[in-house]
Amino acid sequence: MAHELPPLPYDYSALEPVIDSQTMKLHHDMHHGTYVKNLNAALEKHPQLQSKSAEDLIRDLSSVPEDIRTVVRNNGGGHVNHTMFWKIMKPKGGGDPTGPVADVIKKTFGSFNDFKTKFNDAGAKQFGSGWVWLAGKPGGEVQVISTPNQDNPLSQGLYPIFGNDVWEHAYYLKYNNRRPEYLAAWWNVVNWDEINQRFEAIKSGKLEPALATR
Ligand code: MN3
Repeated sequence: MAHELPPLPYDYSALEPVIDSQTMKLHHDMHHGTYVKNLNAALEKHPQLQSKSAEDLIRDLSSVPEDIRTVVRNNGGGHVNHTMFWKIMKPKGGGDPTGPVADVIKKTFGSFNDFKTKFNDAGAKQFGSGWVWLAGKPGGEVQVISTPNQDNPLSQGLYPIFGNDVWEHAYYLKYNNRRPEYLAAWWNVVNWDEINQRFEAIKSGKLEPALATR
């Protein structure tokens, strides 16, 4: 079965004024849509990989044939990253974190504010395109990391609890070159319920279906 672009779980305008509807439409329909299309096209050359999840493909890139490895890394990663991204945001989101993720943030970083500073800083410093993540391990240990391009923590043995997209396509129409302003505003659309579900899944080692693209 081919990989599919998941529908946005809300309207294009639902995250206004933090993320404008034109950005959401282009980002979801065109950017994410293209990652899915390119991933499917690459897998046509190696049909035995078509039944694998996108997560499994990027978790073990060395097992992907060399002629499509870079395409799978970029576009499989793009598919996994954006599938997460739409879900870990919601209209009227934000506020202080709740539940187990609030506890682990406090335990690891001291306070939510200290965590946000560290996360925003890593996002601002990611040179060029990429992502900033709260990544974790089974057992519940967490850390802030950034990755270039569409690389996902899965490719380095970590799990993506949540991440923010710092590609210019995610913010440039509204924030222009002011990436730190976008990073600061983004916390107002974060969906802590979904993030808690992902964190619990990672902590327990039961990663499906919370983290699955299909
Ligand atoms: Mn993007």
